[in-house]
Amino acid sequence: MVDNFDIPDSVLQKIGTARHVAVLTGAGISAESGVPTFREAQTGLWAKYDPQELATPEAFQRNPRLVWEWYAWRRELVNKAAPNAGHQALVALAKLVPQFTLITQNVDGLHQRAGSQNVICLHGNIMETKCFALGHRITDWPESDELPPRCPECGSLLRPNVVWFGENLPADALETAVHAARSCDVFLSIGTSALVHPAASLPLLAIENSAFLIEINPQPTPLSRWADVTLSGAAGEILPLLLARLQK
Ligand code: BV8
Repeated sequence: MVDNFDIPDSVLQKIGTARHVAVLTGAGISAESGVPTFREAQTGLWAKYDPQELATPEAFQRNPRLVWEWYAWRRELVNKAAPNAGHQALVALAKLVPQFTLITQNVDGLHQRAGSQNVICLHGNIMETKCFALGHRITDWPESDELPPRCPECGSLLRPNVVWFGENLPADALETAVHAARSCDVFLSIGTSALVHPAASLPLLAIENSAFLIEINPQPTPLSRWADVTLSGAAGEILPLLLARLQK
């Protein structure tokens, strides 16, 4: 527990007087919900696969069943998970500031399940499915022992509605995220290794516009050198503490 953790006065002052707070989260904020982060070693039969290799259209075309089953395994983990105190603290933070933008790289939908509104999902949602050829959004499909199942509209293979490496992000989500990064006065980067672009460029856009940059992460990242303040620790512990100080 980090209850003796010292939240610098600069953080309280900057957030307490902010007009617009923007937040970018990564897989680390879901770690305390039991959802493995994207780059930590996978377990079981998936241990021998590199997520960055599997999360590509090439992997899906090479071995659609393998990629479909990897996502089915991850959906199971997400279904068993619940939002944690970090997700809930961001719901509370949104109510404290005049303007709040929550941008996530996560595909687990836990921010939405915690009650966050208007979440900008840069990389899609693992609980949603579309077809590979034409992007038909499909919510249910006839039982079949063929995996992946086929699109009832066009017959192409179904895939998760997530952004794979080499695929473009949803233009509207990215545009909204860039605009928020450019117009906020405080930017929080929480639980991300800051390696994946274009998400990783958002905090840099914010500091280009003189925003105050706060990073919350147990490990240093390529972003740490740019942060005005780095709070080193778990989001599920630091965020509730931050909210308790702000709500005093
Ligand atoms: C694109 C969905 C046009 C699928 C994902 C510019 C420079 C370099 C490369 C590129 C570039 N522009 C484009 C690229 C190529 C590529 C890229 O970024 N490659 C990098 C990796 C070299 N980007 C793309 O392909 C993007 N598309 O730009 O299209 C284009 C295309 C090609 C070439 C040019 C332009 C698409 C990127 C989206 C990929 N899809 N996910 C799926 O989930 O299966 S990304 C994947 O990584 C996840 O979504 C994840 O969210 C994301 C980022 O990872 P993190 O969230 O940061 O998770 P990670 O495990 O890495 O880190 C967790 C962190 O949490 C750690 O720091 C850990 O310390 C911390 N932590 C742990 N516990 C806690 C904690 N923190 C707080 N509390 C805790 N308790």
